[in-house]
Amino acid sequence: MGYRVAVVGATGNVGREVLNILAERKFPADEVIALASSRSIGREISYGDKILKAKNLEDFDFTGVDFAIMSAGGTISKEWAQRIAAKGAIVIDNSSYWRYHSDVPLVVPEVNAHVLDAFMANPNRTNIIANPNCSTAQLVVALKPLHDFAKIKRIVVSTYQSVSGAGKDGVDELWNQTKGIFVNDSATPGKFPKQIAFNVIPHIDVFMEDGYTKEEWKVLAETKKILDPKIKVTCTAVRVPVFVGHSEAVNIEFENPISADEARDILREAPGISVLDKREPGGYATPVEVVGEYDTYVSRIREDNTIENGLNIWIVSDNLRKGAALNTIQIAETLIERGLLAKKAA
Ligand code: 11C
Repeated sequence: MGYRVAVVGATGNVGREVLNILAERKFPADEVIALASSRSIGREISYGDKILKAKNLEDFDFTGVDFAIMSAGGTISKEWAQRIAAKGAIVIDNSSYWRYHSDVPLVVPEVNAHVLDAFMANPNRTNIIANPNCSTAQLVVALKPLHDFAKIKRIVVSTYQSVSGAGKDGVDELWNQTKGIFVNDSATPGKFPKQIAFNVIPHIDVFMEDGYTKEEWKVLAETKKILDPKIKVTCTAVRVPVFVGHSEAVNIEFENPISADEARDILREAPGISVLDKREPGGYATPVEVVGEYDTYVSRIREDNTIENGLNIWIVSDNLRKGAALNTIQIAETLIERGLLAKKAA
């Protein structure tokens, strides 16, 4: 018998990727159940060579479910995660709602899989594990091996985030505005606060009191929780007219010396990372090339000689995969691989 896996929010951008990746990676599932809100009941979604019909979350009995992978937004996660967890399922949540709770681990397996050992050993655990924001996931995967080598003091992150981070409405808006500008020169903002086609917008999520946006705050808070609370983080998060794939330009200041060559060699050996760094035209990764990939790509590795131990790097990843769906499935795989759940044959 394999595991029973419920995918909550199965009809959304991330939910569909969860189903694709479960099938691609041959996750040892005996049964996969697609769940959605009442307006999407009966919608058909692919799971490998099968078609699943979305069932109603409200009516579903989670008894006997091993994993509930939630990608239906913070409001649904707030309302449902504890109820599902109380039925004995491990909830792996993609929303931001549970991430900052002290009794909920925030996990990127390549970086802090070890926190799952203590979590699962606690008989009073919440049974809820959080998945980070997409911009954080790709950042910490790249930073972890560099931090282990030379200890990071401070990072300055500038993000270039695709519209799929804002869901299907974001993707539709870029498409419709792009067509509209060619056809009749109109581009009405809706999901985004300004025109996104042929533009960039330095604003993602709500503004906070200190002038930063919530997206920028998430990068800071989540990097500290996953990697090291001592690292100083500052961020500017920018939406760009790209459909899928987030990019980040990162300036890193280290305690100890590290050369660009050393960083390149370290990153080449690091889990979840591909280095594409030729100092020639096209010798770097861009979002369109990483769509559908599992790895996070690091390019443009070079020393920053304006500070004592500094590097600049360019990080690109598929935000719907490593930034969301893939990471949730890696968390489930890690629980199985580390023997933290009862073993089941596929
Ligand atoms: C974006 N990073 O690109 C956001 C999407 O906290 O999980 C993911 C929001 C989150 O708009």
